[in-house]
Amino acid sequence: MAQTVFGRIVAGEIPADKLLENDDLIAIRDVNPQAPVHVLIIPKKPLIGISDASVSDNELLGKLLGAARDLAASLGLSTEGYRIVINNGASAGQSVPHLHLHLLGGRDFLWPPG
Ligand code: DGP
Repeated sequence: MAQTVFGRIVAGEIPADKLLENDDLIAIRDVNPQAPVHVLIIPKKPLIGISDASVSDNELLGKLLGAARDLAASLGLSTEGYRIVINNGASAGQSVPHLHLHLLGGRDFLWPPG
């Protein structure tokens, strides 16, 4: 698979404002934030999207969600609330074909989403 911008960030080839890194994932600030807090949680494994994850990736998916929860708490979002988003595919607005969770907080959000 061709290297995406997130693959290059994971590899250290492109700088990013990194909040967390472990064996499985990184969390970085989004370069184009849509809320006062906008963090991307990115698996090091280059899955294209959640549709491409299999049962064997379920533990990894849990770690991504757990990281989002822990980051929300450490960034002070737990009381007011926050949103976790996965865009999957073109119709959902996915622009980078490497699975990532958006953690958004620090403002009120509308529902249904646009
Ligand atoms: P999505 O539309 O769900 O694929 O979201 C991709 C997000 O990635 C979008 O909010 C902008 C962000 N992004 C794209 N390129 C970079 C980059 O080079 N660095 C960082 N930190 N974020 C990026």
